Amino acid sequence: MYKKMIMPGVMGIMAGLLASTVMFADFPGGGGTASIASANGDAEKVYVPFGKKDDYYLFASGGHSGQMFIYGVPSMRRIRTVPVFSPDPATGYGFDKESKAMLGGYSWGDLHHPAFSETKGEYDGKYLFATDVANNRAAVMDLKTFTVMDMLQTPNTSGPHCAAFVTENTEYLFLPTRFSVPLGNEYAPLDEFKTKYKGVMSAVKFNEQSKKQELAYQVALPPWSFDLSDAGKKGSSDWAVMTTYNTEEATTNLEINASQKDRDYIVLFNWKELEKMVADGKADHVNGVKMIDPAKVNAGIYLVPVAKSPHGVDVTPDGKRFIASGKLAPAMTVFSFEKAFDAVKNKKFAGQEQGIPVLDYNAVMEREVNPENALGPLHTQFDDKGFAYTTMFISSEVVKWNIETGETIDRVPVQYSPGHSVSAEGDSASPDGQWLVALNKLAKDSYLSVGPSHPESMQLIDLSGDKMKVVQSAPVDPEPHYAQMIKADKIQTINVLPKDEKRPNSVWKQEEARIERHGNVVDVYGIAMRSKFTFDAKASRKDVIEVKQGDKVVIHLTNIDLDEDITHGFGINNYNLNMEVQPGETKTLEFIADKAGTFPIYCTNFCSALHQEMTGYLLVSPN
Ligand code: K7E
Ligand code: CUA
Repeated sequence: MYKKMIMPGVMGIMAGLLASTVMFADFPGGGGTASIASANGDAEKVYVPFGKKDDYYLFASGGHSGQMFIYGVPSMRRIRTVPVFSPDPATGYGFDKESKAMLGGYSWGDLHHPAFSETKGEYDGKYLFATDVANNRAAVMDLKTFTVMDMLQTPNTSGPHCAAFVTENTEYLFLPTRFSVPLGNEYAPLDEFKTKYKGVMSAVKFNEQSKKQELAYQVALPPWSFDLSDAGKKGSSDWAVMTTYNTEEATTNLEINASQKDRDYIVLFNWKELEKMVADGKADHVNGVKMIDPAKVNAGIYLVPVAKSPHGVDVTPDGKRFIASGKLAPAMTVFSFEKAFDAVKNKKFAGQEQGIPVLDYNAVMEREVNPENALGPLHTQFDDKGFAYTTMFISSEVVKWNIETGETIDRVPVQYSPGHSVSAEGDSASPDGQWLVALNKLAKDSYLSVGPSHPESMQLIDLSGDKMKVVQSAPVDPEPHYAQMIKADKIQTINVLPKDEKRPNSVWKQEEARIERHGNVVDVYGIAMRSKFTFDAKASRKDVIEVKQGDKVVIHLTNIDLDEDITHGFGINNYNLNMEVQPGETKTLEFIADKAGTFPIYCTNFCSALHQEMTGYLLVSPN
């Protein structure tokens, strides 16, 4: 009954998306929401009693919220929101000097694909990378503190949707882009699309010493849209693959014009060769970046034809195959790296496109997998037993199939229209099996209504038995494009930031708190502790900052409470400023006191029984 009621709505959307009518089939193992509700034995599986912790961390991308959402699996309890590309008043991210500079003036971002740092193809639990489709940035989150420590903006590019993915030992983070633009993002009429526009891929290195990302080089690919990518593993670890659509090079009405050809491509490239080419001085210099042009040099880049408008491409855990999913095709296509390497070696080319050799489809393709009535395959994940799990956007299900034979093993409906799914350690060389989370684009009537727009949904699927079983569902804010799931014990957070007396601008002894004036600049070296602020140890009112209108005020605040979870906030009434200072942390707030008046200061983070008393004043005397 339930299922029937909502189907017309879902179908309407599908029909709109595809401009064609799609039929819902009744799938084996169906039963929809009813099967979740009636699953009493399943409640035990996902129940994590108070005092016990989840087995896995799930990092779900927050899409155009620019944030990352952290959940525990199997409970699916949301633990934290970590701001990445957008300011966050709760933590003061984007308010304090350092994070404000890091955000570069942007107040939003579009986070699609997070990726863990890897060592020998395994998640090492150290860092999480993410890219911003909106403003061409790449960020690194430190998993010791769950805070972003570096941000890099890439020139010559637009919309690194096709990222982040890291190579086997985090040698590189590659950022191919969804939109082609003229180099330097300069003005060029769309009539010059074929000649002036490029789909640039950036190769970014992360320096663990300096904790900074560095743009190593770029590759000027044809003006196509690059969609998704994955790095090789083991025998294919020097290689990476990415899907591309709009090889028609349409500049308008892409819905129709970018789906003209029956075939698009998977770009197969050898990053070791690219690296060598750059080292050998074969790159041009464009706007201060080393740029490889595959039309000019034989760059170790090849094109593999694939069914039109592909979306995901995923490398199997053993590194032997890559699987493409076509949003307009009903099939997953399994390609063999070994066959591709053979084709490259023996020059089995079917032609070339803009100087890049095209490999013969049949020489590289191993099998087309076409489960009956399954429609809209988007992304594939893996378990520890040689099975693949592909999300079907249009037929709203997850299909489990055998990688070696292509045989369909099981299918389970999800509510509704899954984009990605993520399995436990699913992108590593040794996935865990056990859990898969489907990231559904439409929750429809799954939760209490909150108006016309609904949350997205994540459904936890138990992979341990012969049959997949949906055992839990959790709402998630827009928009879970992708997620990463890691064993909880791989992540070692710190409880307090180290007391470092040499840290610039930090003050650890109350008697050293001081206010210094240098011309129009007022530097405050203050302390936050339970339950007071000390800005000026020598003043009669130690919790007051007095400045003149127009002064530049620089407040350095150190939280000297070296106790787990004792965080202080620092908000200034009517000055639109707030920041969080974690235990042992020093943060700087910088602003022009352009408004004269009396402005209460208060701790915004509940910290003790006398938290309410943790206040002070900012007095700005008029000119
Ligand atoms: Cu939503 Cu990976 Cu941006 Cu597919 S992406 S669905
Ligand atoms: Cu410090 Cu509340």
